[in-house]
Amino acid sequence: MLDVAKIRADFPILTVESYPDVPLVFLDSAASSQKPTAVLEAMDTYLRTYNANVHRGIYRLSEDATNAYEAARAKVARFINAQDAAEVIFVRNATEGFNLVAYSWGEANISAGDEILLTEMEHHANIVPWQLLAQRKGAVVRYVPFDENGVLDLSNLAELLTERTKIFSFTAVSNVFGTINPVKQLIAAAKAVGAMTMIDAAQAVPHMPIDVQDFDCDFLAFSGHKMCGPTGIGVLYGKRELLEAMPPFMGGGDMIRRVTLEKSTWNDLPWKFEAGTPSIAEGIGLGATVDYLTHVGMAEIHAYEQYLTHYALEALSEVPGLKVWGPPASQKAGVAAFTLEKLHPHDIAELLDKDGIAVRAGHHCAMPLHKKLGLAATTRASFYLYTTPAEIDRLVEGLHRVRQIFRL
Ligand code: 7TS
Repeated sequence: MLDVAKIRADFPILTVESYPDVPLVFLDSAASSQKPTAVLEAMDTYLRTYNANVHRGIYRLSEDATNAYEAARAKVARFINAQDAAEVIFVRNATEGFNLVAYSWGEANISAGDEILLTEMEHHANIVPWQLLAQRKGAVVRYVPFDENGVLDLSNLAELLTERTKIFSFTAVSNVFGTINPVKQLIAAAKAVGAMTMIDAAQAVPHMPIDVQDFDCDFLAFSGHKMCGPTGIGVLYGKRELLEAMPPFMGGGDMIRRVTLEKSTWNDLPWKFEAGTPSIAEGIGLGATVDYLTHVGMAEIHAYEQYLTHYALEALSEVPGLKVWGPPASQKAGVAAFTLEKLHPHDIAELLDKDGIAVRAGHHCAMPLHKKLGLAATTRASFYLYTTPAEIDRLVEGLHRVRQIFRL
């Protein structure tokens, strides 16, 4: 089991001094996680001692910056077991990863009448770029439904996933239900009909070991800021031969080999997809993030979060009138989106905030999911390696107080 007290000491924001009045209970890591000192220091050291642009200078400072930035890419490649660092494209966030593929791969490979398969539990980042592509091309977007437990209903998969399907893009872990989807089974089904696959790993890479070669997915995207890393940096993984064949997404500096007034040629991977000055401090910070998570151990983090999720669902079941949406703890990552009778989720979140408890209320960028449940919004508590059972107890106490205030 993780030594959570030791881990918490790595996160300055979680120290009592930062919130002297009511100790912070941060239960919104699915939106964005907290950052350990090692990450803050890696960024700070770059900015203070070797700040310079990358891939440009002949001078030492720029070489140091380039080396640290490219070392971070190699660390990320190892972390997700990519064959080659060239398969790791640094983007701003998972959202940009989807947009990149929907443009670059999509423009070249999708035609009128083709089908793009998603699921009903996707975050908007894995819906809207495909809808835009479908509109441009006259393609059709279809969705695998989920059942009353928030689990994908695969009974009609053979009708949805056919030789017309050009790409099947789905989340490994739902950001609302917490459902852990059967990624390898779905990839195998897509391959059987010749469809490409893209995995939304925004809620998976931070919480469990992920191996892109074991998945054998074509593309996979995630964000640094949900895995204890900085904002402004994310990753698009793609198989090398696919990325080689794809045209650039954005044009500008760094992504070219040669520019004349008539035409341009492209840089090698991964830089072909990285136009302009990148997020250098953030990239270096992401390298430190990967070191940190690797040191703690992804399998250990996953096991601890499973324990927390069981604990949380048990504890929340003691609040009368509260319903947690999604599957039982055994099929779930550390996310509990709930409703409490007819109370407005924003009212719940506001009252919890008075007790120092930070949860998210809203549709969590998954409006189609909420619409299917007949809900406008839910309140969501989400957990990470620094969450304690005592914090979950505080949430439950807070919810009892909410019930009292509303005289339920
Ligand atoms: N995919 C999933 C499954 C997500 O949960 C999110 C962010 C994204 C993609 C997009 O990530 P971004 O970094 O590009 O914005 N999810 C959430 C959330 O649940 N609450 O706030 C952001």
